[in-house]
Amino acid sequence: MKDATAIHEEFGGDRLPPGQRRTDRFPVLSKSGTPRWDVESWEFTVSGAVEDNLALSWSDFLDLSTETQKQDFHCVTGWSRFDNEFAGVTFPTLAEEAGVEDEAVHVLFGSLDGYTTNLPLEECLREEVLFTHELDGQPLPSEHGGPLRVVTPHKYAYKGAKWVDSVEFLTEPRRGYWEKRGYSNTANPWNEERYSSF
Ligand SMILES: Nc1nc2c(c(=O)[nH]1)N[C@H]1C(S)=C(S)[C@@H](COP(=O)(O)O)O[C@H]1N2
Ligand SMILES: [Mo]
Repeated sequence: MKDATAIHEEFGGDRLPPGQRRTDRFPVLSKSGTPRWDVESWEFTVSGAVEDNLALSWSDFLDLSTETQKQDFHCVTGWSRFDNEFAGVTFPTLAEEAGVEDEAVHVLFGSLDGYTTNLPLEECLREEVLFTHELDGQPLPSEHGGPLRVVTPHKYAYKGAKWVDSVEFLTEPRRGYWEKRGYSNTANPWNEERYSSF
């Protein structure tokens, strides 16, 4: 298993970012409850500045190569959960599958509940950015984003879309749900980038 719990070193900070406290619980934070999904009709799409638009069924997605990583999880409301074992498909693997065009600079993730979140492409092209469907050896609980969510251990957790079902490669930046509502667009936990000032 890949241990990604040392990525804080890259950001020049302690394992527990400033202003966070450690918890062993895993609180649930959702803007509007847990959406329903159906394994037969679920479809995951990749579009925008890519060579091949993808439309993957649940079994197509499970055919992609999967890896397990140990990661920390930092919520902007002040709690961190260490040593989560997430299994899934890395962002670079998925990007490779679609073939990212040179013009792509940004990414917008979309979800079954209408949530969106955004990141620069270079912040997505990291092994730790995972489309995950397993937590601690079990299918990812639906309230935590099952069947599939994104995790972004280098960012506050609102950058990881639960119930993710679309990825759009963009030629210019676009803000997602919380980024339009006053949360930081950059969301680096070691700099406490929690809110934006506009
Ligand atoms: N689709 C979707 N993804 C989401 C959210 C949401 O409301 N909908 N909330 C975000 C926020 S604000 C946080 S802190 C984390 C919480 O993840 P958890 O409920 O697994 O702790 O999910 C993020 N991803
Ligand atoms: Mo959050």
